[in-house]
Amino acid sequence: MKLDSLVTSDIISQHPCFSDQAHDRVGRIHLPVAPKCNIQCNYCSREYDCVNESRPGVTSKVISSQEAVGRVREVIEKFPNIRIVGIAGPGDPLFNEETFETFRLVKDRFPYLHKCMSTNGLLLPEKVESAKQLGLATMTVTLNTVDPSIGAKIHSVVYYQGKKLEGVEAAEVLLNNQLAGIKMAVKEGIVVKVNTVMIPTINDNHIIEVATKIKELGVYMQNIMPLIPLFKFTHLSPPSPTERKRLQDECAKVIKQMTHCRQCRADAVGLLHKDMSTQLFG
Ligand code: CLF
Ligand code: SF4
Repeated sequence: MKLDSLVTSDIISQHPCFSDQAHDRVGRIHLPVAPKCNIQCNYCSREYDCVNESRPGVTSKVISSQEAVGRVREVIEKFPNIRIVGIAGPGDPLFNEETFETFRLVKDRFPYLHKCMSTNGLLLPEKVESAKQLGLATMTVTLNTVDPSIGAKIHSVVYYQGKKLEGVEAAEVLLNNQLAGIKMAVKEGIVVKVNTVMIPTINDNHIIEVATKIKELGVYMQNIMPLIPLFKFTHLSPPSPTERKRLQDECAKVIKQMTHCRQCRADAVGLLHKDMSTQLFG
């Protein structure tokens, strides 16, 4: 086995989200340092954390990069099984300079911890290199569709390079950057997971095409999350567990599926099934 593949398999085996075996023994800490978002998803109310990677309806208190480092120190003293430091909001990590500052500090003070991030992918092509230089080992990109006409129904606004884009034009820019960014991240050796929100009547019959495309791009696994109907999608029903399972089984023929996601908070701490954030930080 090549050295690169050994390093990659080591990262995966130590990561509670990427490994079925690690999730009940290895913990993660999320640092809620990234409040701003550069897109508007129709299932997201920005009073709360980014629902592309978080439990809907939860609001995390945003902290500074310095506070984040103090929090890591405090938490790893209490929970030595924490190996992953993730930034997953409350907004889009790549759209907040605090994400990079925090990872710089974490790399400096705790070089043995793996760094992880969840993003909508809009800024991935321009930021992936900086993320890699800061030692980012794993990344999640939310990709709900590979068809801009479907994307226009899911994301109503995209703010990009000083412009406010809407409709299919916005969806095209987002999709092109997501696909280019994922390709670049994989090339940089980052292990990529794609989160796909299953939205009945909007993208549920199309997710197999997302699975096929991401497999082609070298993505490691897919996490199909159920829609929680909020904001502009309150009229839609979430998929039933049986419907989601059927889709996961179908997509599993194409790409490995994550089935143990807990839809964490942006300030989650500990094992996936045992979040300690409220006990520790209120
Ligand atoms: Fe956090 Fe996400 Fe990294 Fe995991 S969570 S940034 S990949 S360290 Fe994990 Fe939580 Fe599911 Fe995310 S269970 S919501 S998949
Ligand atoms: Fe909300 Fe996340 Fe979408 Fe931004 S990317 S609008 S925070 S769900």
